[in-house]
Amino acid sequence: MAEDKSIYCASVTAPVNIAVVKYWGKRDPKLNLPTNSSLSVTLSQSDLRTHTTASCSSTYPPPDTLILNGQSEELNNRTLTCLKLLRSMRAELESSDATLPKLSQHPLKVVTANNFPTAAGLASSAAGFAALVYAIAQLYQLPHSPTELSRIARQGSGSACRSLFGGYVAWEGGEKADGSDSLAVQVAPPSHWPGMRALILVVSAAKKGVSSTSGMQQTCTTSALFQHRVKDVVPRVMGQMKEAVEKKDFDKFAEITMRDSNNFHACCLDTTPPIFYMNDVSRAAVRMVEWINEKAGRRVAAYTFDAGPNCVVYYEEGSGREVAGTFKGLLGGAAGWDGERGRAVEAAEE
Ligand code: 2P0
Repeated sequence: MAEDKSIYCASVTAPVNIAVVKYWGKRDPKLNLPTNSSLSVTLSQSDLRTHTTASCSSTYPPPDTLILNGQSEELNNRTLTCLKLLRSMRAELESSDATLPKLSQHPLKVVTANNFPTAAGLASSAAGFAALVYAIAQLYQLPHSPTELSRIARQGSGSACRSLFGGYVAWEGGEKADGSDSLAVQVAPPSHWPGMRALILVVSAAKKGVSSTSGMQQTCTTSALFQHRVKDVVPRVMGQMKEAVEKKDFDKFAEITMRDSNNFHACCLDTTPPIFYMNDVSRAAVRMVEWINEKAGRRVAAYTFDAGPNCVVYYEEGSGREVAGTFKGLLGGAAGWDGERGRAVEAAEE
C-alpha cells in the first residue's frame, strides 16, 4: 500500500473562563487534582480566546512541535501528558477499526495564539490547554464527550477543564485518588442567563510575579485560613452558587462571587511569604463596584480577581449603563485609562 503522505488538520478556538468560586490548591500535583471544587463563567462571546491548529502527517519530521504566539516552545511535561493521553485514545480507535489512518503514529504540529496577554492573570492557560486538547480531539476524531476530554485538559492546567464548556461550569474536584471523578460539568448553558455580561479591566498586562502553580502550593502548605476555605467555605458556597445560577439570582451570584474572590486573596495574603496579586488599582476597582452597588441600592455589579491585578466585573445587561457606563465614563473609555491607572478594554459579552 502506498504511504499516506496527507496532512491532517483541525482548527478550533477556546474561550477563557473566569471563576466565581475559585480553584486554588492541589491535593495531587502529579494528576493535577484540586483541593476543592470550583465554578466559572465562560466568556464565550468575548475576544479573549486561544486559536489553535493541530496537524499531523507522516511527512513531518519527529518530534512533536508547538508554536505559541509565533515562538517555538519546548513541550513541557503537562503538554506531553496531554499529547500522550490523546494519542492513546486515537490508537485505541485505530486498533478497533483497521480502515482508519494511523494518525497516532504521525508527529504532531500544534500552532497556537492568544489574542490577549499570556500569563497576566487572564486565564490564558485555561483557554490554551482547552484549545490544545479540543483541537487534537477534533484532529483525531475522538468520540469522547467534553466531560471526558476535561479529564485530559485538567492535566494540562486545572482551570482548562472548565473552558471545554460554555456558560456556567463546575469543576467537581472529586475524591478518588486516580482522578477519574475530577471533571468539568456544565451547570447551565449560556442561553440560560443571556443577560449576563462581563467587563474586563486590564490593570496590567505584565506577566504575573508568582505563578498560580507555585503560589497555590505555597498557600496549601503554609496557610491555616486556606484549610478553613477548603473544609468549610467552598463546599457550602458551591451549592449556593449553583442555586443562584439556576434561579438567575444576580444578588446572590454577586454576593458569593465577591466574597469568594476576597476569601481567595485573603488566603494568598495568609501565605508565607505572602502573595499579593491585587494592587492599588485593583482595590480602586473594588471601591468603585461598592459605590455603584450602593448608588443602585442593590447589587448590580460583582468584582472578581484571579492570580493577577486585573478585575472582571459581572453585571446584567439591564444594568449596563449603571455598571459598564460608569466605569467607562470615569475611566474615559477604552483608550483613556493608561497602563499606570489601568485600562477598560471591553465589555466581554457572555
Ligand atoms: C481559577 N485560578 O479557578 C483560579 C482562580 C487562579 C485564581 O485556576 O497549576 O493556571 O495550571 O492547574 O489552572 C489558575 O490556576 O493552575 C487558576 P494549574 P491554573 O480560575
